[in-house]
This record gives sequence, structure tokens and C-alpha cells, in this order.
Amino acid sequence: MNMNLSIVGAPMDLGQNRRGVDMGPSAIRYAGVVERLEQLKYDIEDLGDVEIPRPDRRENQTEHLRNLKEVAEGNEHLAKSVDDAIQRNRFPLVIGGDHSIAIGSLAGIAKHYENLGVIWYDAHGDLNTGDTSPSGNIHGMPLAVSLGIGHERLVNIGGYQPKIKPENIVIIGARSLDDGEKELIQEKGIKVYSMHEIDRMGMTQVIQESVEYLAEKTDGVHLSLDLDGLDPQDAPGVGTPVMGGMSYRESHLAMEMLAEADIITSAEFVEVNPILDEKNRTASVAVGLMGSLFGEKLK
Ligand code: 4U7
Ligand code: MN
Ligand code: MN
Ligand code: MN
Repeated sequence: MNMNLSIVGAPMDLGQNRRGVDMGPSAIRYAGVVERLEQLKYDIEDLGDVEIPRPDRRENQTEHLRNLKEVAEGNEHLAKSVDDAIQRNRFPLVIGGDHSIAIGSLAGIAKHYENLGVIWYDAHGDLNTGDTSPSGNIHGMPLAVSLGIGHERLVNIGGYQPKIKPENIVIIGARSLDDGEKELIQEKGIKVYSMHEIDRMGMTQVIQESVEYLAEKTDGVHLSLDLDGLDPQDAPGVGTPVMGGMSYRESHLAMEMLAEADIITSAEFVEVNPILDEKNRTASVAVGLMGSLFGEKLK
């Protein structure tokens, strides 16, 4: 494990329409992320927050891709910051912010790998495009965008595309997929462990298989963890909660097993919304999961 971590905040709320998720980075810092990881002997550099533009309400907004211009620009800033951290041989840990920031994270990360793997820990597939999205919210599109599918302004962020290949993706925890997303999963052969598989096989086998699947063909793995992957009882402070999710304990087990396997080379924790939360619980859960991902149990 790279012992040098760079924390990058991405206070983005323009990829969806509930206020408050832009305060996610503050809530996660307040929950003690730096102290928690310093205890594990990491060298932590907190780069602060990247600049997210404010939308001009007088401008025409396309309803299929809400705040397209500002989401794209904020993600360009994030991509630069992440890219720079990796160039300095540091592990980028991005804290959000809504999940549209995965577009910028992956744009900054993927250029450093031939075959970047991605673990998408989420209730949703985030595989929509402007055409298939029921909401027009870009936080439901970042995985498609990273595959090179979607609006050209988004897919070209970082100046290249695609960022990732469908066979290098594992989605874990899916339980709310739109029709267009299901079609894309079929067409591209994307590996999905939905709640059904997690219940049948158990998280242990799901992670074992995911690690084996990715380890043999990738040269790095990005963990994109959407807190709504967890059950809303354990992580209430999220904008798009879906019942029947992964528990706190299953999620810790997953992070501990990823730490043991030592395959994760970058990570992001997204969708923490302190306004919808109960006493900063969801941010605390996020920090606890980071503790496990970065090896608390191993030290
Ligand atoms: B998140 C949704 F329709 N699929 O596209 C959409 F259900 O980053 C939800 O995973 C997207 O939180 C959720 O709007 C995006 C909807
Ligand atoms: Mn700019
Ligand atoms: Mn989600
Ligand atoms: Mn998501």
C-alpha cells in the first residue's frame, strides 16, 4: 500500500437536485478522516477542495443534463488535482460531493494505467446517458461517461476517452437499475453483484470473486464508494436512498478484505449529505470504512 495519501475534496452538488451534498467534504473532515488515517501511519496531505463553479440561472439548462457546463468544469479541476497527486506518487482519496465527481476522478487516474479496474459500490449503476436518464441528473451517469458513453463534453474530460473498459468493472450492491442501464450492462457484459447475489453468496465470496476477477487483468483498481450502497438505516444522509442495502458490517468486511488483498490504488467516497443526515452519522460511517480500507485490522 502506498503510504502517502492526498485527500481531495470535491464539494459538488450540481449533479443532482438536493441541496447539501456539497457539504459532504466538510462533514467527512469533521468526522476525523485525517486523524483516523494518521493513526495508521499514513503521510496525509489535505489538498483542500477543488473549485466548483456556480451555475448561472439565467442560462438555458438542458433538462437531460442538468448543469452540464458547471459539472464538466468542476470535474476538469478535480481531474487535474488527482492527476497531479498520482504524478507525485501519492494515493488520491477523493471525498464528495455527488457521484458526478467520479468523472473527474477517473479522468485524472485512468491515464496512469493500461487497464484500470473499478469497483463501483452503489445501490445504482450510474450507467445512464442524457437519453436514458429518468432524471437528467449527471450523478446517475459517471460510469457510462467513463466508458466513453454520453455527452461529448463529459466523455472528453481530461482530453482522452474512454477511461475504463467494461470488462474491468465490478458493480457491488445494485438494487435500483433503470431500463437503459440494464441494457448497457447486458450489451457490455459488465459484472454486477446485486443485492440478490450478495444475499445468496455472502459478501465474503462476492469480494473474493471480485478481487480474483480484477487482479488478473488490471494494473490498478479504483474504489468508487457511494454511501447509498449501504442500507439507509446505516447511512441515512444520502440523496437517493434505496431500501435493502448492504449493512454496516458487510461493508466493513468488504473494506477489510480489499485491504488484505492490497489491490486498491485510488478511492472516492461520495454522496454524503449532512443536511439529510442524523448527527453526522453517514460521514462517520464513511470515515470508519476508510479506516478499514486503509488497514486498521492489519495493523
Ligand atoms: B447515484 C437514477 F433514476 N438512476 O439516473 C437517475 F433512479 O450517484 C438515480 O448512484 C441515480 O446516487 C443515482 O437519476 C445516482 C434514478
Ligand atoms: Mn476553470
Ligand atoms: Mn447511488
Ligand atoms: Mn452513485
